[in-house]
Amino acid sequence: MPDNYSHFKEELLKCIDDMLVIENIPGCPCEDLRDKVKNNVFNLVVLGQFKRGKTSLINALLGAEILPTAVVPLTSIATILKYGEALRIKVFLNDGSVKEIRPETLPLYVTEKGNPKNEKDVREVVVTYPSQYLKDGVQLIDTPGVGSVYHHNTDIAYQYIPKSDAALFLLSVDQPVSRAELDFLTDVKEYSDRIFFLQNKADYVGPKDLEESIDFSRNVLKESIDSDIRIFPVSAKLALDGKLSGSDEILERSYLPAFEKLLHKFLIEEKGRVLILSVSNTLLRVLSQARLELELEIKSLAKPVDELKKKIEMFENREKDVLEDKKDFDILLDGEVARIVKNVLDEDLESFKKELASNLLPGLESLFADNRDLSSRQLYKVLEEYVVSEVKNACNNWRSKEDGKLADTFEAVCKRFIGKIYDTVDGLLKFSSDLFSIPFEVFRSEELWSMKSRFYYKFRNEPVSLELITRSFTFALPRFISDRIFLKNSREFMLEMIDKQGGRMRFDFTERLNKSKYDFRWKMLQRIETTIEGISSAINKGMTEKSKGESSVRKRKQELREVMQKLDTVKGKLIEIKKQVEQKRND
Ligand SMILES: Nc1nc2c(ncn2[C@@H]2O[C@H](COP(=O)(O)OP(=O)(O)OP(=O)(O)O)[C@@H](O)[C@H]2O)c(=O)[nH]1
Ligand SMILES: [Mg+2]
Repeated sequence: MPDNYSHFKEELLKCIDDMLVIENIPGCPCEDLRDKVKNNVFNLVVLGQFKRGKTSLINALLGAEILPTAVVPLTSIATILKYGEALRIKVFLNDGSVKEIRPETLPLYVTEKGNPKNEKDVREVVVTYPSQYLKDGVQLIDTPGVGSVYHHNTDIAYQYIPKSDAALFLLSVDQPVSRAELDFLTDVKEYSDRIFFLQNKADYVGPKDLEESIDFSRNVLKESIDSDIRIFPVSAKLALDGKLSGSDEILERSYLPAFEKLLHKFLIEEKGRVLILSVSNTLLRVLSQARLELELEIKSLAKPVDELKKKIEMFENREKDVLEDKKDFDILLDGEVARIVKNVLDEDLESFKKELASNLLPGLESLFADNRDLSSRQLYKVLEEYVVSEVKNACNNWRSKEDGKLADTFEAVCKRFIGKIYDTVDGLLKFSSDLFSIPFEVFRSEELWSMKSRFYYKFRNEPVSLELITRSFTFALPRFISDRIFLKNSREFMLEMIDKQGGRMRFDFTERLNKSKYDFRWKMLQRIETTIEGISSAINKGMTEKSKGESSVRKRKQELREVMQKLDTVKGKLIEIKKQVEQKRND
């Protein structure tokens, strides 16, 4: 991969370092931004119907046979591939524990065969590998195929849709596009408008048939999602063979290089451009505010005290309005989060519970009918085991899905509020600059550094509070009862179980939402406070300095001009970086 993007990143990091040592840059989220630049991740999720060759494609991209593939529906757990100096594999379990495994044992965790119905209770697997693809924070995510007889595999694939920054959607030459595939695609489209379509297994047919099969797929998709799309042919098989044997000829026949080129350009553009522009804008914003404060202090050094006092009074009046805004902001945010709980979480939870109960009931009844000759105690045990394992699986799946949805909803609310906060802060800065007739330049940034990843991170790393209730039920029941009562008791047990687990999940989600809300509120309100604080302290510093006499004023002015020069140097560098990044886009 060419290195332009890394080069810009390095330059940006240098600017951040420069800013860190300049006196008088208040409220710079420099450290946060540095982390963001260094650790920015981009999730490229591979999705599709079962057996289209998703796992094979990932191996082909990496040029190594790392993940297991097969002719039968295989992948049952999502695997995240990220950059690391060596091949290492960690398994994350649903109970929060993690273990490192040897590469040759991977199939025992991520395949339907090695881990049927996810009996090992794996949440996801993380593989690190030293591939150029995964440099700069790109994470490739392999998902189980949808539409096979294993419904739980479909559920897992769905959990990863909201986490995708872009998706690779796999079709295959040997299977015409199916109804299930179209339905799945419609769902994927809801979350992502960055989807790359690949027609895999191109090696099955000659160039003419390949073209025909791609045309067919394109027309079907066009009708279904109502937009014209491009489908890239590829043979994951030949691509891997070509890379492993070092044969360019085989690699060319796989069509992968053409697609890789485009994918790479996209990754640099999407990931690099957006990140660099957003971080640069945030830094420019900080610089612009710092510069205003320096200018304010310089002006205050020059103005007569009476005039200054008048201006301070005007500023304080304005400050009162801002404090009112701040209060409104608080109330509105509380309201929005309460609405997320009521309209999203509670509604989803209710329908999940209802659906789960009606899904489990037939199983419970038929299990009862099949095992009636067992003793009451044994029969209860069988039913209980069924309920416990089904409820547990369903809850785990639902929780992960809801996780993404809540994160997205919360993020949208935060975005709106950030807009409001910026209006308030910018208003205050503009007011102050007008008050002292100082020019002031407003920079707006997308603030991607503070949102999505942070919330997901928080959500995903909090300990999971879902454990199943003890089995004391069995023994509380009378031994000799009629079938009807027996079944009724079991049903009640099931409903209670669903209800209790639902309650726990709700508690867990609302707690995490509230924590995220406080975190967000603190950060945002702090921004208003540092602005007020920065402006008034600049004016006051000027006044104090002036009372110390002429030579003190001269010295301070000189200092301030030096700092300002440093700010302007960094500003120049940032603007240059932005210019180059924008130019690259048009190349
Ligand atoms: N001929 C040919 N076979 C391929 C190609 N890509 C994958 N296959 C075969 O297709 C089968 C399925 O491949 P996988 O990579 O396991 O497919 P998948 O989409 O990950 O399957 P699930 O995880 O079960 O959804 C395997 O037998 C692969 O060897 C290809 O480009 N050409
Ligand atoms: Mg697979």
